[in-house]
Amino acid sequence: DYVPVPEDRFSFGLWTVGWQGRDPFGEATRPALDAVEAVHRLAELGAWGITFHDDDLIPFGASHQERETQLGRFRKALAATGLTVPMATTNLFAHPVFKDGAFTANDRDVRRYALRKTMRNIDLAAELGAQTYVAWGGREGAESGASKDIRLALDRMKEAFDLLGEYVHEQGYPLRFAVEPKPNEPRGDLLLPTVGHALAFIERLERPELFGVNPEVGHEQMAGLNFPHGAAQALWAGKLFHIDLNGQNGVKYDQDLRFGAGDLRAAFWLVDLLETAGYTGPRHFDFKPPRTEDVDGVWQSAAGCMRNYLILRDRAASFRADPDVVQALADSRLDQLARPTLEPDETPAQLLADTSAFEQFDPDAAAERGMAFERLDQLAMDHLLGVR
Ligand code: GLT
Ligand code: MN
Ligand code: MN
Ligand code: MN
Repeated sequence: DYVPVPEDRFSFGLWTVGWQGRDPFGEATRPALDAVEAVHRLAELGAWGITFHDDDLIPFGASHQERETQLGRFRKALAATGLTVPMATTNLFAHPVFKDGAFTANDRDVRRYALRKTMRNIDLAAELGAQTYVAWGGREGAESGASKDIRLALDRMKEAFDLLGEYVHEQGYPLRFAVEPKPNEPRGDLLLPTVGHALAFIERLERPELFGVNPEVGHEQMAGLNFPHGAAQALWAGKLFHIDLNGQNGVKYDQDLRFGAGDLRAAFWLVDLLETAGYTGPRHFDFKPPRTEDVDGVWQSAAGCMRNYLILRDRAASFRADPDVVQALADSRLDQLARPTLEPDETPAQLLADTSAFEQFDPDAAAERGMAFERLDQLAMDHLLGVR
């Protein structure tokens, strides 16, 4: 039971299982992981896809020959295992040249270099059959007030995304962009800090249809927000192009725990949402196996992400199928929420003429009705905890 298969569409970043455990306070605790080994191990575990930053796959500054050799080995491993590349992204944060950001760096030559680095990897992403190109801001942000004019920085960010949108359109690549919000870390404050900021920004672009979001569980929770609500709004807007699943314990540094760790109830409602709302995109894990783990622990942690998703999928399905839950949902009047507030084509004048809506409406009587939410939520808890 709870054994992942490719149909589950589980994918992992090469940088996740490949994280060596280097953090701001300590050196690596694990050896480097070869991309070919990662492909084989993930396929054995039942994953469907692998994703990467340009520099995860081909070391920064590699020669043309080194690049071709590495790509050849990677393609061979993909062909041998059937693993796909659903998404790729650009590392615009590790090299010191990006210390003040990439698309919004104050230095114009750095911005032009960042665009070229991104276009180069977009070509590779398209060639490997990716459908999504993730854009996490990385170091787009600031530590102090006057150092960054935020309105100008957003002009530059828009310029970059408009150029990249134009590029994939011109090339005829079947790629869409997914902007990944994060409130802070590595900069003191980052641009496009939450799903809401990103959704609003996207509507200002020249080709908004090419842009959606890639929300990460922990990033919204770092801002104290309700992740399933953010994901639901992205779905509602038709903008949930991709998702980064992981775990986080509240408002803290970016913990990147395995999926299911951290806020378990949020994880349950998230899986319930994805599985019932028709989300067909990848279930992508962006986690970091804690640096306490050896190589075995890394694969335990990766397997745990998928296992927890499958357990929660099972628990959410049992919740939805329970006749007591169906009754409790009706008692809480979810069916009424689904009904439009106005009659078809009802006008303001008609609403004003409806005396039952106001003159005869008894607010005190309506206020006496209980919503029965506690019973409904306890049923969810029982299913989540496996006692129902
Ligand atoms: C980095 C970041 C993640 C992003 C990755 C994509 S890189 O690990 O912390 O949240 O999704 O750039
Ligand atoms: Mn994170
Ligand atoms: Mn992420
Ligand atoms: Mn991360």
